[in-house]
Formats: sequence, C-alpha cells, structure tokens
Amino acid sequence: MSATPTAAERIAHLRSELDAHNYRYYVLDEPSIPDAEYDRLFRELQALEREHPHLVTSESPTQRVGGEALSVFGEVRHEVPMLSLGNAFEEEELLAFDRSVQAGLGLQGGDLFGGGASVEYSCEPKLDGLAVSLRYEHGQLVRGATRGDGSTGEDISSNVRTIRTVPLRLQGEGWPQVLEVRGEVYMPKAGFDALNARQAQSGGKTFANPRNAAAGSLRQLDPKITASRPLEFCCYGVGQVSGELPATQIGMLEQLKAWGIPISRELRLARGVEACLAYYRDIGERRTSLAYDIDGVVFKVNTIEDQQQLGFRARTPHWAIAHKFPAMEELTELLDVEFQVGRTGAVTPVARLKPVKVAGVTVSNASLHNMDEVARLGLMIGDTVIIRRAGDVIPQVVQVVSERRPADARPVLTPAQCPVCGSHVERTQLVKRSKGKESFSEGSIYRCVGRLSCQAQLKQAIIHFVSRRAMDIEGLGEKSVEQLVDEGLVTSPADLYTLTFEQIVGLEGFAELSTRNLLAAIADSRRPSLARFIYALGIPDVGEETAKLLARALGSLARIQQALPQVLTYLPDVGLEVAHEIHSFFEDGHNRQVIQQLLARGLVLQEEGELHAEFAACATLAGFIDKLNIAGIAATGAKNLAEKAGSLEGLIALSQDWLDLSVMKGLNEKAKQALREFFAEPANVALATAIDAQLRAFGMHWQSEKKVLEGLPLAGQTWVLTGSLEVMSRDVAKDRLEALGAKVAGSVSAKTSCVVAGPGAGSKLAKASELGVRVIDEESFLAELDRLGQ
Ligand code: I6G
Repeated sequence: MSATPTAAERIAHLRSELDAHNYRYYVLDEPSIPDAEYDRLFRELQALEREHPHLVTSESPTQRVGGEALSVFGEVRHEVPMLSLGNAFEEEELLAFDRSVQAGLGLQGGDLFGGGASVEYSCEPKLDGLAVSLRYEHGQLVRGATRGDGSTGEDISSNVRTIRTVPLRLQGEGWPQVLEVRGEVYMPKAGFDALNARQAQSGGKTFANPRNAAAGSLRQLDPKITASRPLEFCCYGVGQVSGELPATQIGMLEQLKAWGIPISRELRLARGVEACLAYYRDIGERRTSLAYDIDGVVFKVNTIEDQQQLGFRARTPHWAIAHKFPAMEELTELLDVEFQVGRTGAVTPVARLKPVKVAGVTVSNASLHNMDEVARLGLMIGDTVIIRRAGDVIPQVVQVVSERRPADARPVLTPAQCPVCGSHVERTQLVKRSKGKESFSEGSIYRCVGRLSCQAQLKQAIIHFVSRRAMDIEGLGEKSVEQLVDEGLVTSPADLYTLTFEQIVGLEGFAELSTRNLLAAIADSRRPSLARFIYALGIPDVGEETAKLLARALGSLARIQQALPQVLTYLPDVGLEVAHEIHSFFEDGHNRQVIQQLLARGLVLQEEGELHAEFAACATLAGFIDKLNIAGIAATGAKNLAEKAGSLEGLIALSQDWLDLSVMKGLNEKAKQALREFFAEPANVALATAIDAQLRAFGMHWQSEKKVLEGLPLAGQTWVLTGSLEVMSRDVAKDRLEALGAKVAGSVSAKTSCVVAGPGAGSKLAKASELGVRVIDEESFLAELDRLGQ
C-alpha cells in the first residue's frame, strides 16, 4: 500500500491534474471530467494552500484570481518586433499577393503577371481582439505584454495570468529555454453579451463590441477586474525563441499546442491560392455562427525557410496577408427616431439612419430597444453613430461619435401620446415585494394605454391571436389582417367569428375558394384548449409555457380570470411582475368584454375544470406565511408559526396575543415584533384574508407540510443527480423530484434511494456502486417520472 502523500505532494498532484484538465478543456476541446469535479479538485487545492501558505507558487491555478492593483503599467521592449499584416480587401489583391510570393520564391511559371505553381499556405481566422506576447522561460510564464507600437508594449503580466486559456507553465517537454508566443486576447460573443448584461444591471459601463470589451478588460490596473472578465487567448505565432522549432508554420503551431498553448481550431493547410479563396468563403459563411468575432482570415506561407527568404517590407511580412471580410460596423448619421407600437402596446424607439452598407447589406433602420438605451448611448438626432450588424440580428446602434455632434442636434423625446392612436403613453412599473410590502419602481418600457382601440396594437394582437401556436387560423397572413383592420371589419379578435363570405371575398388575395377556406379555418378554431386560448389572448409576459402552466394548474378560465397576483405566484416560475400582468389583463374592462364576446360567438374552451392536485397540494400555511414576506420571518420561522397557528385566523390571533407570542419558541424577538406590526395594519389583514379566501374558494386547504409530503409518491426518499442530463436541465429534474416528495441531495450515502447518472458521472457514481445504491440513466429516469405522473 502506498504511503499517504505529504501536503506538498498532494498540492503538486492537484496542480498537475488541474493543468491537465485545463489543457484538455481549452486546448483540445475534450473535457475529461465534469465541471463539478474540477471545482472539487480546485477547492481542495485552495484549502491545502490556505493551510500551507509557504507552498503557494505563482503558477498555481489558484493564483488566477488577480493580485495587487498597479498604479501604472511598466514598459516592455520586444526583442523581436511585433509586426502588422498587409491587408487584401478584394480577391484580386489576394491573387496579387500569391503572385508576388511565387515570384519571391522564384517558382517556375511564377512572375508578377501570372503564376503557375502552388504555394502551401497556413490558413486561420483573424480574431478581433488584442495582440499580446507571452514570454515563457524554462517553461514558466514570466511576462505578458501588449503589442504597443510593435517595438515597445506595456507589461500586463498580472492580467494575462488571470486568463484561463493562458498556461502558467508549459506541458510536456522539450520546450526552448526562452519561448515567446504571440496571439490574440479576445472575448467570445456569449461572454461579451453576459458581461454587458451584468454591467447594465449594475449600472456599470457597457461595451460597444467584444473587441472594446477585451481591450477594456485587459488594460485594467486591477487584475481582479480582468479576472472577472471572460477573456481567452489564441496563439498564431512566435517571437523570440532560444532553440529550434518545427520547419513549417502549421508544424510549429501544432508543437505549441502540444505544450499546452491554445491555437485556432480552424487552422488548415491550403495548397495554392484557389484553396485559400475556398477557405475564405467557407469561414465567411460560418462567420456569424463562430463563437467569437473575426474580421478576416490570415494566410501565411507554410514553410518557415520560405518565409525567411521572402522577408519583410518595413513592418509587414512579405509571406503573410490578412484577407479582410466586409466590416460589421460602419458610421452613419441618425436622421430621426421614430416610435413603433407593438402587440402589448410597448412604444419602442427605432433609429432612422442615412442608408449605409454594413457587411454587404444596406441598413437604414436600427433597433434602439427602449428609452433607457437611448439615454445610455447619450443619443441625439443628427449624431454620427456606429452601427453594428452581428449575424442575422437587427442592426444595433452601438455608440455615438460625440466629437462629430452637430450644433443643431436635437434630443430624443418620449412621446406623450401614442404615435398611432393618440392615447396616453405611460411608463411601465416594476413590482417588488420586500418586508411584506409591494413597492413599484419605474421600468424602461413605455406603453400606449389604448389597447385594442389602438390600430397598431389591434393588428399585432390579431396576428398573434390567429398564429399557428395560438388559435391556428390558416389563411390569415399579416397583410390580410391589416386589410381587415383597415377596412374596419375587425375591431377585436371576437369579430373574426362574425366575418361573412361577402365581407371577405374581393379583399386582396381572397377569391371564392380562399374565402371559403378561411371561413372553414375560423370555424375549426372554435374549440381551443384552455392553454391555447390563454396564449392567444397575448397577455404581456405570458408565453406558451406560462399559458400551459396556468391552464394545467387552475383548470378553468374562471379561476385564471379571478386569481389574485399573490395566488398566481404559487405557480412555479410565475413571479410577482408576471402575476400582476395577468391580473391586470383580466381586470381590464375591455379585455373582459372581448372574452365574453368570444364565448358568446361560439368559442368553446376545452378545460379540465378541476384544480390540479399538485397545485392544490402546494398550499401549506408555512408557504403562505413565507410569501407574506414579513421581515425576519424566513422558511423555518414560517414553519414554526404554521405549526403553532394552524390557520390564518390562528395566525392573526397569535400576532395579537402578546403573551402567547412572547413565549413561543423557534422565532426570535425581532420576527415576533414584525409579525405583530404586520397584522396591526388593516390593509395587510385584508390582503392576507383575501388570498386565504381565494385559495379556499379554489378548493385548496391549508395542509401541514408533513401531510403534503406524505401523500406524494417519493415521500421520504433521497435522490442524487450526477453527470450531465441531456434532455432535462438539472434544475427541472430537481423540481420534478421535489414535486414528487423526494429530497435531492448533493452527495451519495447509504441512505440514498436512487442516483440518476448522466454521461460524465464520476465519483458519485462510483460511491453508489460501492454502497449498492440503485443507479438509473436519464432515459429510465424520464420513464419513471412519466409513470409517477410528472
Ligand atoms: O494580427 C494578427 C492576427 C492573426 C497577426 C497574425 C495572425 O495570424 C493568424 N500573424 C502575424 C504574423 C501578425 N499578426 C503579425
């Protein structure tokens, strides 16, 4: 048996394990262990290093969190200058480059006017990031520097160390004593979107594009900020090298990859310029679906000796060229801001632009999202703006060029009246509940209050109502809906059901047969499921899933219409804001009238009628108390109170009985005081009583927590989820198990009832087999949920 390792040995082992996993994850793109296992090893290393601080070294994976902040970056001289590349914008320029390479290499048939031989080129995408140089000595990362002017850059060592894809020490063996690798630090698109969302939420600075975000993140004096940004590194070449490297560009990059340095996954060899053009077209087609921004592809003569023979012109090599793609960003002028009215009445600003070609497409409109975005951009009419087209999404205004603002620039004003119907426009409110009180704050959306009396909202509402996933009325496209509304034939969804043959025939696109078909489709839509109908109503924030949930849980339109916002929040995933949207939709007199008309005109909803048993079972008094959000009363306090009080009346009485409450156990003094104060407010008593009465009217009765669980099929069982689930997310799986009464635990023990193991399951699976615990795969798990009615 081997001896227990010393702390130093275990630390060394953990570091090399983590380095190896990082290498497989980032360089080979072949993760070998689940993230959770990686985290466990990482935490073990952190704990050991905390216990033995003298064993901490700068290349430990734990040291990527970012050290001390600097006051200024130091200077770094590049022994081998960092070059720049010549560009080709047109195909002809690339052909000319190839001819000059052939001529330079004295290839047969190759002259400046027409080539014959085929040169081998390495091909890579040109990432839109920042060029950096990383210096390794004896395999250890000793310095990172920006390109600067090519001869002198800035020392950003502390920052590059925080980038996960930069190895702190090289893998394998045989690396030169000094090895400088060069490449691009960039921010993947998904990381950029997430960072901007985080920044916007916290009121921080947002970035115009991933390149700016990467630059802003790398040039931070505080490396902790860099550490929190999703940066990556991709190597494309070398600088100073103390020994020999393979004789070709691709061979050299493959060697660097073997030492743990990430290189492009798109690296290819092309024989001849035609193959280069094919590569350019292929990457161009996939450009928007790549995980990162690129602005072109780079071709390099593959044989290093040939590169040396071709040499340099000033600071650009004769042996490499960047073949650029059309820019995704362009400058243009903001001519005006107009306001569009959507289905739910949201009045959104749209930028009208001086037409400009962006990546081959003429752009004259761009989305501005909402007025907060206009304010964030500091946008004024007349401004010169940067427009960005990313993939197939609508072009965006990403930045104002404030230096170019004309003297007569005008502010963008929110219209007080709806531009379509003239109704009042009001700002949406955000509802928050804390300490038992609901509070409202201003949202970023403005809404026309005209509802269906607004032609814009009416058209969009009808288009939604008839759509395939809603009432599924075939034959009514957007144009036809617009005509019906413009002709005054349809003033609400209910009017669809009184349309006659004579009214439709003769409208554009409607001959006799298509009219008959449309009338048949309308008639066929008269028996929708409750879920379809709720979705078709177009309640703000209620998508198909929420509509299904409402229908399944509450079982009837009558209950959905009456439900108080607080009762609706008993549904999983329905927060207070959505609950208020639903409630106020059904409170609205006009909406109620449309629904009544629809039913009067022959719509028959297919409803379950019954309250769903699972929904009925979630009404525990403890949960109710918890939802009241009384300061200081969390889940445990709520449970203790529920146990003692037994009902809402009991709870109110308890809050008023000074002595009884004072001696109660399991609740601290502050919480007791908060409870007294809460029920001393008549408005709170009225609200709690109304919720209680509604739950009862719906057929729900307070149940004890225990009883609820006892009635469920997996009551008393403990389940563990491990590995990755492919069909169902882990959160959903957990919710389903809990709804069936099971507890979901994070580790396996002899008490575990069952382990659901997906691909990549590791130590938990091993433990389960060791203890003889039942293990099932995802397919059997889904079958079991089906059987148990989940
Ligand atoms: O800026 C660059 C991007 C990509 C490069 C580059 C590259 O190769 C894929 N290669 C060199 C040699 C240089 N800049 C100078």
